[in-house]
Amino acid sequence: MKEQAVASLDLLRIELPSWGFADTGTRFGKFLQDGSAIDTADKFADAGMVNRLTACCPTVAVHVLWDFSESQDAESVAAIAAKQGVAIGSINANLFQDQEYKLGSFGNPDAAIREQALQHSLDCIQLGKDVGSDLFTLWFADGTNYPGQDNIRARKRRFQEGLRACHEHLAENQIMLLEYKPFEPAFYHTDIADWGMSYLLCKDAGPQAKVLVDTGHHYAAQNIEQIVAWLLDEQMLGGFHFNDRRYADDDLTLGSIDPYQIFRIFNEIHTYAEEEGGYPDIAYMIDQSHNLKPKIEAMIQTVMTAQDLWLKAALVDRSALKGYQRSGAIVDAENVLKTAFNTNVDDLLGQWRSEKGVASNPLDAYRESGYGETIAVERVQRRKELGIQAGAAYA
Ligand code: RM4
Ligand code: MN
Ligand code: MN
Repeated sequence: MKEQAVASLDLLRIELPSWGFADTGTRFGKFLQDGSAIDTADKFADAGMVNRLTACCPTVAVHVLWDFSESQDAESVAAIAAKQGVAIGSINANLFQDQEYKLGSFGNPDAAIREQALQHSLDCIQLGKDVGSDLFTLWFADGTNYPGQDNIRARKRRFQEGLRACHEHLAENQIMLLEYKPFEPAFYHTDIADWGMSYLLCKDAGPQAKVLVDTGHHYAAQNIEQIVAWLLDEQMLGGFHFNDRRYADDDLTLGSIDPYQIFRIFNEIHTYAEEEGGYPDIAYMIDQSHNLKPKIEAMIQTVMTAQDLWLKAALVDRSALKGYQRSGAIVDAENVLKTAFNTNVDDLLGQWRSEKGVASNPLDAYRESGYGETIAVERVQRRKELGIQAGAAYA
């Protein structure tokens, strides 16, 4: 059982977000870091470093408007990534930043703006084809702020139309991932507010559309593992955006607030694998941006936490659990989970890491490498040369 659990770590390939290495912040302000990435090449360099230290982060998610400029062709961006030993992973559309999207993108009452949003999405799909990425990710800020602002049902139909059009343009190997979020930036109604809405829209769009579960996009009391179990059973779980939250969409480090929740989610995946005879095809992606923590360290911490909780969940004694479930031995059943959760898996993780040729503690290895200090000096200097004066104000 232990060997099998350790081997399952091979399947946990974690995609790093390009935006997690740049200076980002809250809507009130940014706190700048000397070593933060200035451009896309820096983001790939930092992601490449994390991958070299952890041996499980071979791809980087990109955000189209932030990582690609019109003058730069897609292939050259992919080449920069390849130089760092990583590949471009999910292509994230940006349908929330431009002034036109004040009243929404796919849900906008104006057909011309819906067309613009669709065109951007089709460009992202094409970009995916050009760089060999098979994941196209959609998150919509769409919604309304006041009752009566727009027709909710009409907006749903506009979404159906736009998503169907996207689906038609997917290559055979491309998967379209549809995120949901209960609120923010829309404060009265959000067009895709929960997993059920995402599920319905995916079903309507076509077989290559799947639900993306961002762990931070739920109300506080939501049972996320139940959503995961249902989506798995319906073959509709496309991927995760890993992060943690205390209040809303906080983008905190995975497992920093409630590691048991992540363990229970992973437990559903391992249970599925055992019962169905194989692991589902799921994209595991980090969606965090750290305003206060050093970015690369936070990313390594996240990856280590994910592996720790994944392995613990793999160690759940499922045959004992099944027996207890059958006989209604609730205390014993619960304790099977708790025992696994409380197991120290450091040695097993070390064993897996040494097989992959990386240090048993990637965070220590990072600190010893001096990488953080080197990039801080180099990037401060480069910012000066480029005349970049970072603005940190909210207004
Ligand atoms: C959202 C969501 C998306 C991300 C945007 C910028 O809250 O999590 O995945 O692309 O933020
Ligand atoms: Mn997300
Ligand atoms: Mn989010």
